[in-house]
Amino acid sequence: MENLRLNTQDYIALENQYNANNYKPLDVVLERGEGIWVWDVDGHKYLDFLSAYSAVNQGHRHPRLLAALIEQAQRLPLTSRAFRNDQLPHFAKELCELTGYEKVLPMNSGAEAVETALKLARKWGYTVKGVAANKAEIIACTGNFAGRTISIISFSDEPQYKDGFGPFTPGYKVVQYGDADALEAAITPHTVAFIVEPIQGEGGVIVPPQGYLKRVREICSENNVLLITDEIQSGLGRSGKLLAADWDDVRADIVTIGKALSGGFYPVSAVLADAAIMELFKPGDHGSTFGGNPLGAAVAREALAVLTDENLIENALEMGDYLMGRLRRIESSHIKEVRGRGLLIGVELHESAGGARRFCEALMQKGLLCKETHDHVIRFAPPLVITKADIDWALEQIAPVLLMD
Ligand code: IF1
Repeated sequence: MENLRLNTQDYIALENQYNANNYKPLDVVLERGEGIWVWDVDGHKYLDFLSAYSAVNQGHRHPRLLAALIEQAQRLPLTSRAFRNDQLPHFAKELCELTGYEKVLPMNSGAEAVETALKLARKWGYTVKGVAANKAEIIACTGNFAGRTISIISFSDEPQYKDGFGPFTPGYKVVQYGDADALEAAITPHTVAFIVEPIQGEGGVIVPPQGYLKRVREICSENNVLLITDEIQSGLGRSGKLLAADWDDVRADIVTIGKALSGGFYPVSAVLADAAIMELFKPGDHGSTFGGNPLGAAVAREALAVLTDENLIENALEMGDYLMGRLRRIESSHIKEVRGRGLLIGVELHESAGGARRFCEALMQKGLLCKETHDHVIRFAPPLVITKADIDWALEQIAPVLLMD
C-alpha cells in the first residue's frame, strides 16, 4: 500500500475530509518515534511530553517490544479464547507476580477493563454480599475519567462526555474526590464498590490529600464494599511507584491497568483481583475476541520486563522529583500550582493566563509536545526512560514559554 508522502497541511486536510471530528489535536503530523522523541512529516523533531496519555512509558518503539511483537506476529497473533495459547499463561503469571494479585482477566482497551471491573463488582454484590437483584450501587468520584462507553460515562460529571448520549446506566453515585467522609456518607446496604483513580489524570492531575486513599480503604473494608482503583493512567510506574496506590500502601480489591501494559504497541488491558473475587466469573460470563490474545500477551510480557529491567519506576520517581522541583522554581505569574507524582505532572495556570492550549501550541513551536487538560492545566508526562539531560533541555523550552505574556 503506497503511503503517498504529503506535507503537514495536506495530511490535515485529508484527515479532516474522511475522519470523524472527535478530537482537536495539535496540528502536528507525526511519522516516526524513538524513545522520548517523535518526528513529523516535515522533519521536525519533538520531545514527547504526553507519552500517548501514558501508554508509552517505555518510550516510543522500544526495541525489545518491537522484537517481541515481530516474533509473536510471525508465529501466531490470534486464537480467540475458544482455544488456549502459549503466551497468556506466562503473561498472567508474570503480571500476578509483579503486582501481588492472584488472578488476571485480560482485555484490550482501558474502558473494557473498567467495564469488566464494574461487572465483577456487581456480580460480587449479588452472589457474595447478598444485595437484592438489580439494586447494586457503585460510587465514583467527581472529576473521574474511566473511558467512553455508555456505562462509564453514566458516572462521569463532565457534561461534554455525557451530552447527547442518554439514557444512562443506573446504579451509580458520584462523591467529591478526596473527601473520605463523603464516601462514607454515600454508602448504603446496596453499595457494592467504590471506583477511584489514585491520582486523577484527566481531572487535571489531581493528587488527593495525604491519607485519603488509606481512609477510603478502611471505609470500604468496614462497610463490606469493594475498592476498585483505576490505574490505567497512573499505574505501571507513571507515578514513581508500580501502582499509584502504593504511595498510600493501599491494596485495592480490584485494579484496572492498561496503556503502558503494552508499551504503546498494541491495546492490552487487564483486571487484577484475588481468586475469591475473580472466580465469580464463570465460563461464558464475560470476555472479548482479542482479550488475552498471544500477540498482546507477548508484547505485554516484554513491556513489564522492560519496566523492571530498566528500573523505569525508580527513574520516574527521581526524574519526576527533579522536573517538579525545577518547574516550581519558574517564577511565572501564570502558574497557580505545580503538582503530581513521579512523571505524572500538572501545571495549573491562573485563568488570567488565557487557557493552557496556547502554551501547548507555543511549546510545540519549540519542539516539545504536551496536552492541556481541562482548559487550565498543562499535563507533563514524558516516557519514563527520560534522563536528567533531556529534562534540562525540556526546561530550556518550557521556562520561556511559561514566562511569555
Ligand atoms: C480519550 C482522557 C487521559 C484513563 C483512565 C480509563 C481510561 C483512560 C484513568 C480508558 C483513558 C485516555 C482516553 C483518551 C484520552 C485519554 C485521557 F483525557 F481522556 F482522560 F489519559 F487522561 N481510565 N484515557 O485515563 O482507557 O479505553 O482509552 O484505553 O478518550 O480521549 P481507554
